[in-house]
Amino acid sequence: MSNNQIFKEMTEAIVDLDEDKAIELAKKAIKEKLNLLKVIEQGFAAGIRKVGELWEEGEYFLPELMLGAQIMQNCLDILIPHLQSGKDKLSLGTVVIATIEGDIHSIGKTIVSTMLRAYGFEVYDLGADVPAEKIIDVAIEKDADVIGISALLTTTMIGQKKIIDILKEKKLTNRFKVILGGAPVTNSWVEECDADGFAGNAVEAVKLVKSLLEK
Ligand code: B12
Repeated sequence: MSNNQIFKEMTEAIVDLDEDKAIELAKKAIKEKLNLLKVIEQGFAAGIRKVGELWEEGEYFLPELMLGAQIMQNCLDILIPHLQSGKDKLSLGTVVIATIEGDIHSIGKTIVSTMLRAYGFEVYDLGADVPAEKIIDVAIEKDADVIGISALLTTTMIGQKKIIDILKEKKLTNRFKVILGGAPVTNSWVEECDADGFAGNAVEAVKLVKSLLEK
């Protein structure tokens, strides 16, 4: 079976909310040593995005959206330990990452933190629905180089700006690079917040962090 075919099956398993099939495909990807980043992005994540579209179109309802997300998370739980293994453990820098307060979307942020870890960064993933003050406290405590903030809701994006505003107030802007992410984030939002950058997917996020730390 070609890789594209297996990615398509992964997408379909999520869209069909077929947990057994999705888990079977995740295990198969590990056994066949497929590129697990592609498996996650082009296979399973494509599926959860499609579920989101079906929800918007009124074809799926909230329970189906939640089930799709749960299946996606179960697949990530299987894949992530394998993505991390065997990689260089040398730390290229420290990143504190979280989804902002009021927002429980965690899938994309978890993929980004996993990728950063796999590429050799030390990552503190604080989870979802995390207050701005807590993110900053941990960044100070861990002497982070980068703070990454995810927001998937237009109503919670303002929390990304709040982090930078607090850093300005505390005169800490020179100490950390702040990067933003999440589907609604745009370049103009990054400029409005005075952030150091944003990335639309996990691969871009790794490139962004590397380039910011080279500066
Ligand atoms: C799955 C999902 C859920 C799941 C989340 C499960 C979980 N554990 O994460 C559940 C069912 C719980 C959920 C709940 C809700 N959801 Co929802 N959800 C989605 C959905 C379908 C997919 C999100 C996702 O996981 N995408 C896959 C990942 C891989 O992509 P990603 O998140 O974009 O992440 C990538 C990039 O953005 C980037 N990235 C992400 N974070 C970061 C961080 C940094 C630092 C960087 C650099 C990069 C980066 O890299 C990631 C990897 O490639 C989206 C639709 C969509 N198209 O986004 C709606 C969506 C985000 N949800 C939406 C809504 C409205 C809700 C609810 C309010 C629904 C409700 N009525 O209760 C609640 C929110 C409650 C809350 N307080 O947070 C809306 C938001 C609309 C808006 N404009 O604000 C969306 C857009 C759907 C829609 N079109 O209406 N949701």
